[in-house]
Amino acid sequence: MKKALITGITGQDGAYLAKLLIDKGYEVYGAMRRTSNLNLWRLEYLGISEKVKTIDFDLLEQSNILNVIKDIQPDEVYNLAAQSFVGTSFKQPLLTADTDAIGVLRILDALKTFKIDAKFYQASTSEMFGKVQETPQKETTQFYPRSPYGVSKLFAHWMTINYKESYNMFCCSGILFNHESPLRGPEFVTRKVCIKIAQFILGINITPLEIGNMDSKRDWGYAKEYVEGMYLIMQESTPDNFILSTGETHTVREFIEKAFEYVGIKIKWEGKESEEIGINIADGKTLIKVNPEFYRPSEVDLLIGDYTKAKTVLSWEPQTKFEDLVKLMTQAELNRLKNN
Ligand code: NAP
Ligand code: F7E
Repeated sequence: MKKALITGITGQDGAYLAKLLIDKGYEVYGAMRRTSNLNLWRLEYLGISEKVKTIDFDLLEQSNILNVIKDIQPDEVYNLAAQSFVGTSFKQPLLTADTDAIGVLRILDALKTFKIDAKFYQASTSEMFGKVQETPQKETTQFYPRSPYGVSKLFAHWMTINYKESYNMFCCSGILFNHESPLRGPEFVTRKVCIKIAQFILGINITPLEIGNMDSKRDWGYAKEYVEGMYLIMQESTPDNFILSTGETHTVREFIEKAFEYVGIKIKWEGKESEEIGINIADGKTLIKVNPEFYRPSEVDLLIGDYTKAKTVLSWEPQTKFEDLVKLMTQAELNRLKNN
């Protein structure tokens, strides 16, 4: 039985990956930091909370990381833990760097010390492309991160490569474009929109959706499919880096329009920039308004990934298209709210 250590087990990807590996017969160790409330809702949603062996783990604590690696002796380590919210990274840049950059180095160095033959996966991100230097973005595209999150992830990405080259370790990265699901954190724009729409429809909260920059474009895929890509990257005989994306890009505005359309509401837009509002054509009510509080000091305007290498080498391809993802997430929120 192979032993996998997943950091960030309480997050969206950690939960989906744990399910995938348990179904494949792995012994899964879920590394989680201590919080005042146990945050197991995603593992419970997938019916695996009893199957994951949970262990205390914090990316900020070197001795803890060393002990975890020494005690478990994992065959595969998937480092999914991170301060993953770009907006917060501008408000807490030092914490973000300590977690997302130095935290990764702590794991790499612990592996070098105690388990050099373990395979290591780093959760790299399309945010490293930031102000894009080429479209679509490929593995060879030059990086230009635009946030403390992106810069920290780029450090971790290069450290992962450096440990591979310096110590002959199996260290690889998935450069993943945005991937979403009903298990997404509620602060990310896709789930935020879907939650609000479900609240409108069920009459629970009828205040307008407050939103930031609606013109940025993202390449949004379905998280459940992306963790399969992570697993395939780790099954290669030589470590390498791969982009996982859909090859399509859409604005935040399109996501909002499609999600409202799914519940039978057509939106028309009035005003400009911070004065812009979205109106329900049927009754003239304002359903969306811009709140500059959600703008970022520097924005990533456009992301679109070329997943040719993953398709060719790993036979990985995304299945869920943009409109299906919008429907799936909106319907999940309606179900969740009705059941509660
Ligand atoms: P997520 O839902 O925000 O999960 C992040 C996880 O990291 C949570 O389990 C969180 O624990 C944990 N964590 C945060 N700080 C920690 C610390 N100091 N020590 C230990 N654990 C800590 O993120 P996700 O969407 O699943 O993404 C997984 C990884 O992929 C992240 O590294 C993210 O940066 C990266 N990524 C995500 C996307 C995407 O679109 N989802 C795209 C590219 C890359 P708590 O539950 O205690 O907060
Ligand atoms: O923002 C805009 C915002 O926070 C998407 C993380 O998983 O993917 C994610 O990062 C876009 C941005 O995701 C709101 O300005 C407008 O342009 O959902 P997001 P993200 O920043 O793309 C990458 C690949 C990661 O690696 C990250 O970990 O939407 N936007 N209005 C808004 N965003 C939010 N959150 N809230 C708004 O109200």
